[in-house]
Amino acid sequence: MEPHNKDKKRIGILKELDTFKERDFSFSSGHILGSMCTQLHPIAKEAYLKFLGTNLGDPEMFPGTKEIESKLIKFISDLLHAPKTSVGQIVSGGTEGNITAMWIAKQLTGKKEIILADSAHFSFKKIASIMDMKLTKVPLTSDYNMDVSKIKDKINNNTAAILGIAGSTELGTIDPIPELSDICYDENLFLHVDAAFGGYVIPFLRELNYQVPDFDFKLKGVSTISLDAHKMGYSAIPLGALIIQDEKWLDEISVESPCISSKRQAGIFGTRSGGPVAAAYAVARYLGKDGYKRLVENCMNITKHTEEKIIDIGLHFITKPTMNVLGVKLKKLPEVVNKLSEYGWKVNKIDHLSCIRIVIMPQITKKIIDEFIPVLRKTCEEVGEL
Ligand code: 0PR
Repeated sequence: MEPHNKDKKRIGILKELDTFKERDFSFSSGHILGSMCTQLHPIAKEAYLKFLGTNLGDPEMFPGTKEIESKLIKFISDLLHAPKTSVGQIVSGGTEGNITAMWIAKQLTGKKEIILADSAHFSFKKIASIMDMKLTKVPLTSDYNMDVSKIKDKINNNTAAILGIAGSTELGTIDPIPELSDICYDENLFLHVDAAFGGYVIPFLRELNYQVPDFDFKLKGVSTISLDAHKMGYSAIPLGALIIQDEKWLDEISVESPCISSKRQAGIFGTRSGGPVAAAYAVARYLGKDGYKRLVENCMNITKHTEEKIIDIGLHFITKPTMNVLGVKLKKLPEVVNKLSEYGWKVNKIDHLSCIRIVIMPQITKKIIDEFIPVLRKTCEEVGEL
């Protein structure tokens, strides 16, 4: 039978979309090695589609979806040992998590300076611009962590918050959060921990006996923690969470909302889909803490394998990997990155460290690494890196 006109139109549009999609790299190919996002857990996609048309901006209209959100927040809060007084806010990712945390800090303190290290994510530049805040830099140690000994000199009457990073964007390093917590507790300062990447990794590294510092609400000086399910939470974009030590602080970022069914709305976004929330919850239910632990264990084993193979090639690392992020030093950085791309492999180029970033996300297998290593070796030989 001839397809109906409407079907023809639909098929035509979908074909057109496919031509765009074909130009993209795909996580399923295993060739995206530099991204902190991931191929979705299969249940994430099913859950996402089921809740695609729901709106958590008007929660009383979608009480079921709202309950999923509460359950996801509970899972994440437990993971981070959040106190009973805490509250969680679902956000679109690490950028919104950081903006929201600094919004709270600014409102609570009436101050405008953020003390942070150079390893902070570039979203803080947006924060400085949007909220007219000042970024006060603390130098890094040779391990690329914040040099805590230099912080006290930077604290002053205008300090709104200190930032600690639990899994830095470029190298996956972890700042000495326990020391930061002590300083913030003693000086009554707001401490935000950016665990966008590390939030779903560090709790399990600790259980797997890796030597990593405490970073969560077990430390009494921690005020807020942000983490992303669309990174190591193995779920769909866009999904992050900000866990806030004291639920009263939510008032600082809430406004009256006369046109929706709830009286007040907190946070930056209004209308937002329940799809990513349902996806992240479904993955959390499916894997549970044990499943995430196995996932992290696997990523770390493959990271170790990758590290050994890269050393065999004769290349070096910026720092010894703390988690599943590797920074490989290169003299011929653009040449290597371009050639790898020609060969169909995508790594991230980090100019100021003269390195490439490789992130061993859940879809990266040992077999993929064993395919990549000869290509990396060949590339390095061809461009004269070795
Ligand atoms: N905080 C940290 C520590 C991050 O690493 C990132 C993103 C953010 C905040 C911001 O998160 P959103 O981008 O979710 O708002 N880190 C990665 C980066 O900038 C994001 C990324 C993901 C980059 C996939 C490339 C890519 O292919 O490198």
